[in-house]
Amino acid sequence: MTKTVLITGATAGFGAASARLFAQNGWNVIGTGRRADRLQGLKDELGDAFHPAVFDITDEEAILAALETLPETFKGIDLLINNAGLALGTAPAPGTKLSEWKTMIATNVTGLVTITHHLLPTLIERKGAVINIASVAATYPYTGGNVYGGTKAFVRQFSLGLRSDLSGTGVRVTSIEPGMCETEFTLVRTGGNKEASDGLYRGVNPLTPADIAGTLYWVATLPAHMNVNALELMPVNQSFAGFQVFRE
Ligand code: NDP
Ligand code: 8X3
Repeated sequence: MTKTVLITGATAGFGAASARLFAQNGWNVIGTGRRADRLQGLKDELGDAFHPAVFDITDEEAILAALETLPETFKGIDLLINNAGLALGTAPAPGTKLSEWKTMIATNVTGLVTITHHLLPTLIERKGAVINIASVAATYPYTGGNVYGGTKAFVRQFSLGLRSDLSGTGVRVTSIEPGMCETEFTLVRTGGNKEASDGLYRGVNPLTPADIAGTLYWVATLPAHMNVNALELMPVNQSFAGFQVFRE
């Protein structure tokens, strides 16, 4: 039977690559995001396998309206990929905007738990799965990571807690924690600074959206008795550094 995946944030990066990969492998794909033109582009490319659902993940009414008006063939959601998210700003805490902190929390935390809560009954009924996109920033703090890292630590711990709560239901839950991957992420983070974005990835040979899509597809298609709890991945050229020490 055809399976259905709902991927939040399918207009770019990991989400768009995953929409393509799942559709190419015979899944029905619901792709979400605010940019309707991008979702229409995927619809043109992927045809009947793709349903565009345009909404802002921070708007609960819009989420509900989109879920209630799903075409019949897309109603039975087997897999929720909570991917929509963003970082805003690279400054240490005193130089940040509170509004940007609130947007990160509204998107990466409140939006993610809202859509998850609304889809839980369907996912339980279908013994489905949830894959949440956290980040290496969930585990490793870095200067300027402040609230972004905090939101991703929430995503990681929420995933593990959800898995615990869903014991006995057959629903699988996974936290995927990537390091540097070249997408629109750094453009968004820097307010559209292409030079900064290009500079960050230059010479790194970073992860690609296709790498992440392949990982998500692998997790989603493991035998039903296997659960990947959490999976951290980085490009070979990214690793760990020491603590910073301020000397007076
Ligand atoms: P992109 O900026 O390329 O894509 C982000 C996606 O999130 C877009 O589709 C965007 O859609 C969507 N999105 C953002 N805000 C909202 C909103 N308010 N409502 C609906 N959709 C929203 O970044 P990535 O593909 O890199 O990021 C995907 C996820 O991966 C994020 O959660 C990010 O934190 C995480 N991540 C990224 C890493 C990286 O190095 N790139 C590493 C680790 C984790 P639209 O703007 O159309 O609404
Ligand atoms: C994005 C990866 O290292 O820029 O989640 O925080 S990082």
